[in-house]
Amino acid sequence: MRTNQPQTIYLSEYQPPAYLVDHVNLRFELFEDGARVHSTLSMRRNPAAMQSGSTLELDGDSLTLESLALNGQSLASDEYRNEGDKLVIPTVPEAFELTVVTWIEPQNNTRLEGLYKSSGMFCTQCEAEGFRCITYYPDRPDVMARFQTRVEADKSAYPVLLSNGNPVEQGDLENGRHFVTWEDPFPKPAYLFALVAGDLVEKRDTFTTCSGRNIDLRIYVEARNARKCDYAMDALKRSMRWDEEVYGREYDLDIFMIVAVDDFNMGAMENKGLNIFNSSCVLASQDTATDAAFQRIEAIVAHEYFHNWSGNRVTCRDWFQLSLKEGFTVFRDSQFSADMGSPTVKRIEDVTLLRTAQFAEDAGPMAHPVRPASYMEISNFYTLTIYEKGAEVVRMIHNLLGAELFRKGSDLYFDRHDGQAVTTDDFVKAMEDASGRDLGQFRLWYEQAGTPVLAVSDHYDEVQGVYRLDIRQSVPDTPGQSGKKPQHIPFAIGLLDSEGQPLPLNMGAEDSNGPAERVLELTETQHSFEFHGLKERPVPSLLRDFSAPVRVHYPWTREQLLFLMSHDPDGFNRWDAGQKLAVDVIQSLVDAPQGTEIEPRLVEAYRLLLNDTELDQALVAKMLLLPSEAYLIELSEQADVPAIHDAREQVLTHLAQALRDDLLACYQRNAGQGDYQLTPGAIARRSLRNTALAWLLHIDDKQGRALAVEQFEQADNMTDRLGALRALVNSGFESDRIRALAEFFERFQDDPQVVELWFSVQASSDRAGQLPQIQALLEHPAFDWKNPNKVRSVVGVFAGQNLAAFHKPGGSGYRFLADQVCRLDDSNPQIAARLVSPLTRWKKFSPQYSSQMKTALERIRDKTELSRDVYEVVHKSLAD
Ligand code: B3K
Ligand code: ZN
Repeated sequence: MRTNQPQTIYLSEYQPPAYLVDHVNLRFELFEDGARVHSTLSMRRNPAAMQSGSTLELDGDSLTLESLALNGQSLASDEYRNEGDKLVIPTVPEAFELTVVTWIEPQNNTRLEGLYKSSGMFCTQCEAEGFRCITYYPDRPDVMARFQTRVEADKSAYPVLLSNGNPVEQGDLENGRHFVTWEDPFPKPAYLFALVAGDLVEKRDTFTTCSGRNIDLRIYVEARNARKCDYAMDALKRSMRWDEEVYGREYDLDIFMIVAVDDFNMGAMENKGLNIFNSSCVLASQDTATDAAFQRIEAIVAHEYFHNWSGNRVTCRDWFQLSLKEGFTVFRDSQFSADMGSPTVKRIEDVTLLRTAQFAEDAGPMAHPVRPASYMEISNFYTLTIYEKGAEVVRMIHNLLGAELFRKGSDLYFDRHDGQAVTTDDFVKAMEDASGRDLGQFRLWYEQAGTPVLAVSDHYDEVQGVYRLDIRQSVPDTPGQSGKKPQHIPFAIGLLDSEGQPLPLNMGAEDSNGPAERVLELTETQHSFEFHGLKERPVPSLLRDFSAPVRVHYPWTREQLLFLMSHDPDGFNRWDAGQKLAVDVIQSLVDAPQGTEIEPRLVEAYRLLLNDTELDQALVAKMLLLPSEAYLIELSEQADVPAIHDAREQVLTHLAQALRDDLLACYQRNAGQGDYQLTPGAIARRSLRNTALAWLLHIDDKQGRALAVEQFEQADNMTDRLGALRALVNSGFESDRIRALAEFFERFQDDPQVVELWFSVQASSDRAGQLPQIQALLEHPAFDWKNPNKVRSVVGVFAGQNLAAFHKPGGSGYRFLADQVCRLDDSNPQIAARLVSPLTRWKKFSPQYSSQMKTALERIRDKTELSRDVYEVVHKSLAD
């Protein structure tokens, strides 16, 4: 904790480590009142070190040093300096063995970084800088060492003792204690270290790799969760096979373990051979997990597994390179999910997140490049920009090179850098070397923050039969960066005739057989492209499949959008045309007088969709969802949230009233589908019927109410039960809402993941989640400030999803959030800093809101003893 300005770390000041660690020998003595950590480091001077001298500096945080010895000789207190977060030994030899003994208190660790306790078990989280909370160490990713770890604990309380690698020895000790020793043959940075000790059951399976090796797979959970591991195990095996087939990557250890932990700051962690997961990202069963949860589990299991190569075997040189492993791995997991289900739907979901949240981040005070140039607290940089925009950057390379050359590039990258800690530039270089393409200008995607804007206009010359697209690129200023250069942007397009048929894209006057789709490569501020031989003015389909993370401004007419909605062969653009039309209709109502007519063609377009049984139902299900309030806010200049909320509600009400019979028919058509399945078709049917139900209850339809009550009571899966609960909670049927919420809690109160759903359904509802009700949820016996999932499901969901309630005039929502941030900052700064996020974009809102949001930020800023995490976010948000 601190009040002074934290130090800023700069990429430009990177220096190789002065000393390397070849081997680490750890011994953990775990007790109820603390843990003793014995560490022996075999170290030597780094031949590549730039500074001279023989001073050793090790990182440490919240440690009690018990003893220190160099080559077996105890160091006297004047032979080293303990400077709080650094242990300095002024003189060390070229090569030496350092033995450090520290005492730590996992049972009091509420930051959930380093070694801590969750539901009675010991577990770790070391990325990014948690290992220094365990022992003194050069805690930076470019120091890679081989680890041997012996874990000792009481045998009856902690029968399972795990660490990275393979178990090599185990046995009993005095006083009912026992030990297991683990050895990890692969050198790794300390952030990939993991330890678990607990009373856990294991689910076992095996996987035979492409070269015929048998891998022992284990998922460790508390006994009550034993029946909820099957899906994660299946996803793991599919991930392992997929990585072999698509990237040629085989698993390397003999054992792969996953452990489920209830108290966890993020989703999961890719520790070598011992992934640790937030319970909500691994445990699932038909009756307790929604379709969305199953899909998230599949994606996260794959993501963490894929890190074994993209992250662990080849790791980051420093934390500025974080997207090297995260952007690439998100790209890999999105390819995997696309292959497992519907590629169009997966693309729609990814782009929705990107455009709603990452674009907002990139336009706000925390905007930073995919490879940031500086930070105060690295935990604040596990952002949508690093992950999602980073994945889009890799996707663009994939699209520019094509699948085959991209694979050649990834093979070269893994081969060339196996066992090394490298940079994003090394990644791009491997792609260049394998493909022969020059990605020089493309590298700006890593250096420049901000979402590029493409202003597109068109012109049709009837006489010549030539259609011209004029495209102007600009990259907006972001904090610390202005006057940016144009970037290399792949811009995929197609043209349609008035029948909806694709037209050949002939770019020369003599061409006649051009392709139906082209990727235009934009590299200059201004481009013009001409298409010849066109007998009529075509309808353009721009940025197909969202070929680059940019904003496109083109003066769409509603006719064009309606046309693309039903004709574009690009599924993504078909969906996007519908979104654009709905956005246009909603926006036009925001400032319109009461009683303004709602575009009748929107109603007819939705009617067609609701009755379309030919089109891929997964796409139909996505097309029926109106753009979210968050996206509408992101698109507006100065958001008046209650006005946006009202306009969206008005459209929803109008659609539901006009389409009532179609909604009932759609509901019936998609009801009662037999056994629960997780196929894209079955997921689409559940989505369709729950959307129909939600719309019917939005207008308090009596028949809809009866269907919702019946579905709530009889559902054989959580997607349908929760869909019905959500519909009832958001309806005007107050007694049904109260009864359903009570029944749901009664039934699932012992299941933390379902209780989180119960909290979030209320916290996200403008009917059940007004501030007094949110405050009541915080007092509920099932709420727990120490559990990040609970905090997110109430406070995070209220401020991030219940936007009309959060932005209620008067600023009560903002003050509430500020108070919760201050409260959490003392116990868990990482979670506190993340919760600040909705306030950071205060400049985006109309003045009566922004001034109060700013006041709330100042309230946090003025708290005494602010963590480095919250300090950085709040001060950057308030900077001019
Ligand atoms: N690498 C971890 C994230 C660690 C976050 C530390 N604050 C999960 C992942 O991206 O796979
Ligand atoms: Zn990751």
